[in-house]
Amino acid sequence: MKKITAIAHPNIALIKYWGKRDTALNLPATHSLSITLNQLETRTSVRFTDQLAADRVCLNDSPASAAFSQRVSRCLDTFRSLSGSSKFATVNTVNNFPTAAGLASSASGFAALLTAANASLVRPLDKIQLAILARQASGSAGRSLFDGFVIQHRGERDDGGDSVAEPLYSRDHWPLEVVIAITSENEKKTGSTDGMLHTAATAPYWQSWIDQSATDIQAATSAIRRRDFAALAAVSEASCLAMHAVMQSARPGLLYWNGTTVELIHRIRELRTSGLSVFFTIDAGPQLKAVCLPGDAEAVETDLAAVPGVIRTLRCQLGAGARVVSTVDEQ
Ligand code: 2P0
Repeated sequence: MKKITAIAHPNIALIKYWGKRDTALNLPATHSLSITLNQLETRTSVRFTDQLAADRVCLNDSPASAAFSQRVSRCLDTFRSLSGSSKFATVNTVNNFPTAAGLASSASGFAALLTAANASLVRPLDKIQLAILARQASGSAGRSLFDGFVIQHRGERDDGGDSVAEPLYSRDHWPLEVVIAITSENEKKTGSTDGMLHTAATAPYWQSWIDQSATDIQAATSAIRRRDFAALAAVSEASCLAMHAVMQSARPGLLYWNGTTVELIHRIRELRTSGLSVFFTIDAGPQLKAVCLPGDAEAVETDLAAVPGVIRTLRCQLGAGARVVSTVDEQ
């Protein structure tokens, strides 16, 4: 029996994914574009064994919830069918950052799980096949398979075969840094999947959000290619605020921010006016991520850490894609 351990990092979308064009296959309604981070990580080990009657899943050293365990088992079912084996697995997954609090723990979690499970196959899947499985597990997870700047294609095909993540540029192309201001460590009340379905079903601005996203992805790709920070800042903040606006226009509206999140938005804009190269992005949670040019990250971190309501800050560079870090033979 082999215990295979993989590490994956969260990614942060600059152009946001919010909505599905097919719920059963988990096909995104929008393209998205992300940066993979270092520092924050999910470490997941998978060990298939004939001594279990069901998968045994632990999250952060405690038995996982039934809902999370089911999502993990669905991923493992694919590998059982590929390998023609019916063995269940012990899965241990640990995050070194808050889980389900808007820090993309499902992206790094499923990228690590799939990378470890894939390494158990005699003939492992290639990255495109793995990216399809990752997207099925969680729409943002395929992006964490790769390093640097990554696009998750919406795709056009009904079967989702072209709805895959693709690396655009490695982290060496433009070594941006990210300061994360943590304003709450609580799990969010509405998960992303439920939030997306509710928004699509009730928000009057839904179609505008989808249409604008297609334009934004092109502007962001061009800005990254040219390393044009001001252009990337403008389109990234616009995509973030448009996503939150469409959520807030749902009925009832979804509000993932707290008061500190709003104060931080104002502060980032003041810092930019004062000459620092920084912009914000916010996901389905109250944390603010400040993307900076490397020379300005320290000043941004010191400033944000002093904003009332900020519990702590984290500083990340761009990071590597998901990878296996150990394979141990166990009895
Ligand atoms: C993103 N989010 O692009 C956006 C911004 C949250 C806000 O991707 O339903 O947890 O499992 O496909 O992967 C969160 O999406 O959702 C997400 P599912 P997932 O990063």
